Amino acid sequence: MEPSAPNEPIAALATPFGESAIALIRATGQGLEAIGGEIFQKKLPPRKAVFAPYRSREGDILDEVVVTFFASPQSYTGEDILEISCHGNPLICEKILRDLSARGIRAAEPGEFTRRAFLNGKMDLSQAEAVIDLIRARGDRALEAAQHQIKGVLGDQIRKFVDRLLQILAEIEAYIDFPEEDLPAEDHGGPLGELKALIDQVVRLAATSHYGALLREGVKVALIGAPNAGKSSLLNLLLSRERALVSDTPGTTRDFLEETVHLGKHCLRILDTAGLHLSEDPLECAGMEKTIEQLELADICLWVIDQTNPNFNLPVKARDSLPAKRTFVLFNKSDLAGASPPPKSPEDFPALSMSAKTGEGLDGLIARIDDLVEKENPGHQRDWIAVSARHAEALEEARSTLEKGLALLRQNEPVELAASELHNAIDAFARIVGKIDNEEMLDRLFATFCIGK
Ligand SMILES: Nc1nc2c(ncn2[C@@H]2O[C@H](COP(=O)(O)OP(=O)(O)O)[C@@H](O)[C@H]2O)c(=O)[nH]1
Ligand SMILES: [Mg+2]
Repeated sequence: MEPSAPNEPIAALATPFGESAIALIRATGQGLEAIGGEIFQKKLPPRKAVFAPYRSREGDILDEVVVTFFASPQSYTGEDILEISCHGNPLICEKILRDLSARGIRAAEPGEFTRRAFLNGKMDLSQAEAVIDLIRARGDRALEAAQHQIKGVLGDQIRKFVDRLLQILAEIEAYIDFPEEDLPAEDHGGPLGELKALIDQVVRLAATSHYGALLREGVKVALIGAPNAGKSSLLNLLLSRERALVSDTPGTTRDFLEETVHLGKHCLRILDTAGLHLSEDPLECAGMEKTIEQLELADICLWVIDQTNPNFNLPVKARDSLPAKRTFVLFNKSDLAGASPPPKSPEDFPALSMSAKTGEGLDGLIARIDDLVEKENPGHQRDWIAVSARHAEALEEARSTLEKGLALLRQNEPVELAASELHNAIDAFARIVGKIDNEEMLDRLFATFCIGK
């Protein structure tokens, strides 16, 4: 991002571009109270919606709008903000944005409002990141996690870690002046025991990143099985539309298809793959290789088997790639099976009977997927946290330096050495909530945002 004056006024359309009932244009920065006064030819009271004509610099009325002025520091960004709700016509939006630009307000970059909020101390970095998580959340659990994080739950947890660490540091630093005295043993309460307990907590928090990834990226569900088992029919059923070609000619799906859908409490990324069987055809073999690659990346595997004509044969490589504990067998075509019970499940994978044609058994399948994913949920208590990959990386660094510090203390090395490791851990924690002195890192972080947020 171009270096700019810290509170230079910026503006953007905050609602999607296109025809709509209302569009919202937002501006933040220094001097907006005066600019608002010029546009609307009156003093705007803070936090009051005012219905007024928007007058351009040339004196033309561009639209009748509702404007709300937020006075610094009581605003999203901590700066003066003007929120202009106009009619949702892209031409009106363009004219207003052009007029704002003529008044010296430049176009905002993606995420620049939230970046300002962070830089002006309105939220810590983990809260700023949660804003985009909240906008992107495509599942009940992802939404919950983002709502907790936006409240600052993660930041509070990190600050607690830092407080405890500072206490431990104070305790061990007291020994610097008494090198002949030993620190109390780890199981005698003292700072070593506390440090060990802190490390355990950090490890537990970092471990939530797996669930965090499932929430942020979606749960990858691979449909595999022999040709004609009904994989593509199942994809269409899950999506409630005809996405994949369904045919009774085996080998129709040669490449793989991926589609995202919100089912149950999570967002699922469903993958329809080329049928797996023993084949010599080079095109089919290439398709199967791709399926096997995808299997290795999948969070859940659904092995679809036609229960009226069960085929348990999979190429050895595919069978070996099926993740234990994360594979279900789906005995499909229950509508054709009549009263005969489904066959025995291969390799003791949990099995379900269903019909991709009638939808029978679908609710059961979705509940099973939810249950399996929920096992990763870090806690069912209030305000649970599922950290992101960026947080996990910082936590891992904190853990590793804390471990080093603990090892030094156990070996009775000079306390200063351990203390220096603990200070490094504080820096790693600080990266989660803010204190990023690297502009590029902030650019990358906020570049994933929408414009106007
Ligand atoms: N009766 C019945 N037919 C099904 C069911 N699922 C799939 N089929 C049919 O089985 C054939 C193969 O289905 P398809 O989804 O293309 O299988 P794929 O090769 O595994 O992707 C098609 O003729 C489907 O209409 C089912 O649950 N019941
Ligand atoms: Mg298919």
